[in-house]
Amino acid sequence: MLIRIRRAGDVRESEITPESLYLSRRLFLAGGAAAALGLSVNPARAEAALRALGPMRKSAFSTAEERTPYEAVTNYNNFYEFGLDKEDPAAKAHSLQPRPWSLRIDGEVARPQTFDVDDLIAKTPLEERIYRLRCVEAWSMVVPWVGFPLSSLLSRVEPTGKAKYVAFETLHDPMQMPGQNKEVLEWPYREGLRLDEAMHPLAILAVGLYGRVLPNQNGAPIRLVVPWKYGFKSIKSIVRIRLTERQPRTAWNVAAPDEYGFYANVNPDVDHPRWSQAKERRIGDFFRRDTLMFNGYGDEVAQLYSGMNLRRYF
Ligand SMILES: Nc1nc2c(c(=O)[nH]1)N[C@H]1C(S)=C(S)[C@@H](COP(=O)(O)O)O[C@H]1N2
Ligand SMILES: [Mo]
Repeated sequence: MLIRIRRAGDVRESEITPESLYLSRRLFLAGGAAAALGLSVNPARAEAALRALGPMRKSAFSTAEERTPYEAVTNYNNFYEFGLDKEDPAAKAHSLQPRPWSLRIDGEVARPQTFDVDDLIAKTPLEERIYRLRCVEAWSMVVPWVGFPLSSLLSRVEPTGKAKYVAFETLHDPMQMPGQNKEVLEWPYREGLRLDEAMHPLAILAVGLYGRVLPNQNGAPIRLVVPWKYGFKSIKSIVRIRLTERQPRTAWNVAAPDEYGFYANVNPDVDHPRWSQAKERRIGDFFRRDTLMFNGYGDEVAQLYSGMNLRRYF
């Protein structure tokens, strides 16, 4: 994501720098900085977290495309709660404490509930699903997510007949998320889906990637992944899900309604007002490739939008 207040030069630099070069430079810097500060992952905790994920099934929904390396997936991030630059989340998200963590689900449901995230993980069959993530800034990644269908959780709370939308909220705690001290977005970060989109089997809640527990910078302990929509819909570090009758407000739509619509379906024919969405650069590639309608998931999701004008509902 980019917001208006950024200088045009920032956009241009990310457009012309091959991410592979950019990344190797950032990784070198990030590794050095972490070592200098004496930060390292506690091996016992990391192992416990790995075991916590347990066995997982490979999903038939996966793409067979080459995966983006783990180092790239975890060092080139958007997570404005930790700063606006791609390397900020990996460098700064250690202040987030993803456990213990509760997730509240309420609103238009028959059985509102509060789940402990580890309890949820222990009781839900996990799957590995290799999905593309396509950012509005025209880069993309292929990530082996570990998660479960959002629909399985929504069914457990029994949406009422009035529920038409699903609203999501990130944690709001400036102590853990220092970026929330700056008014770059309306906090907490919010996102939303129409209920039928949320119930689609491709929409998942991810709790890990590459077989490991989700790193903080990728939205620990639980985040949304909606592979046919631009990355900003995939809200991180979720504490609350609310079913609603009306279309909920979303952080990016509130910040810049002419640039970021509620639907945000990947669409090469509808440009962002300040740049084209027709092509993308897969992280690690040098050449750009054509962007596919619905990020390549058209066969599965196009019927959700039949009869809708996708220029108007962008
Ligand atoms: N809470 C929160 N969620 C967020 C964001 C954010 O700034 N805050 N950025 C979004 C954007 S723009 C993208 S592209 C993806 C990036 O996910 P990744 O860093 O795991 O690749 O997270 C999305 N979820
Ligand atoms: Mo994004």
